[in-house]
Amino acid sequence: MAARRATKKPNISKDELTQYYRDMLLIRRFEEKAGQLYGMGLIGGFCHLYIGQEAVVVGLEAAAEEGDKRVTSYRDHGHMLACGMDPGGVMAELTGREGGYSKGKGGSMHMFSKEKHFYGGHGIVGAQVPIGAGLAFADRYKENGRVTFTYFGDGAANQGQVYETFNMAALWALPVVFVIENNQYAMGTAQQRSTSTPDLHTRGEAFGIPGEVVDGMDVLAVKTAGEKAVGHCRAGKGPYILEVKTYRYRGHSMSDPAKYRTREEVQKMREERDPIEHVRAMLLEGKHASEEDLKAIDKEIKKVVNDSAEFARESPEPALDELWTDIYAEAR
Ligand SMILES: Cc1ncc(C[n+]2csc(CCOP(=O)(O)OP(=O)(O)O)c2C)c(N)n1
Ligand SMILES: [Mg+2]
Repeated sequence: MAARRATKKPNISKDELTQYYRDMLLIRRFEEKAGQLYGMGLIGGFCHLYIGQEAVVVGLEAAAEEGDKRVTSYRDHGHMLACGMDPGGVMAELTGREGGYSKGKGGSMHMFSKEKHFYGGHGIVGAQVPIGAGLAFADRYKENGRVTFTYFGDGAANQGQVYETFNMAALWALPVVFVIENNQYAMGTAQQRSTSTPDLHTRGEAFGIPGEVVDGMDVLAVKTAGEKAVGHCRAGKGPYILEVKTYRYRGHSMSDPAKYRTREEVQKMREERDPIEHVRAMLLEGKHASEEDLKAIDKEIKKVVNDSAEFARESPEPALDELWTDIYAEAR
């Protein structure tokens, strides 16, 4: 099936396609490793994996320019890797170690990188949406041509604060791409059980915000839609909505018993729509890469991920007096 999807000849270079393969594979292998470390008790608390959704963030990062910003929910490991944050720093944060992006005090949902313009990691559903508009407001004020990618889920799309944000973003023509990652579930609730109007890309109509639906299992389709959206924002035309249809293969979080969908449903997606297999087929069919070339890439990515886990395991736990740093209140 993946091979059948690859028959359309895209206008894309071998290097670009290989890069997307590499970037998506890094997220997949990193998440699999995080799942393993969680199982071994090395990661505690919440941990939400991005497996299945890789093409969304890799396609949109391909449409981003230096200085553009991004903000997302708790399902954030893929976003951090895709914008170039260090896998070792992310993994060490997952394991609560000193070498992590938040010195081991934030965990999976609370990491930031000013250098890479990554503004979190937010555990409250929908809370990142007004933050994304705020970031875009700053850029509009400075007239620096930057765009903010504000990611949220299909469940979050029913939050009130999203619509307050849409209103202000449209009113002030803020350069923000609202990316709705529609993976069809909000925890154990399927979209048809929670959502009156399922066409989420039309949710900006009342505010005059254009939107479109995108195949989120096809990295090239995501990139093309991303470029259009970003172009709209950079031209000063205000916000744009992309509803990216995707699917998460794993549970909502590591503690999800997954009783709300069948194994067959997940299996079908994996077999017929996998975003990495899609690009792999394109590389092979287009004779851009041989099986050996791809094996070498797989090996290279595995090493990066294993090294990140090694770094995470060797990094010490934060010292006790770190409890009193990076807090708002006077401690004593
Ligand atoms: C305000 C708020 N309500 C409820 C929760 C509990 N909760 C965490 S994730 C989630 C589902 C969100 O689903 P969706 O927006 O589709 O994102 P996905 O997990 O699918 O990426 C819920 C209800 C929360 N964290 N914050
Ligand atoms: Mg969802």
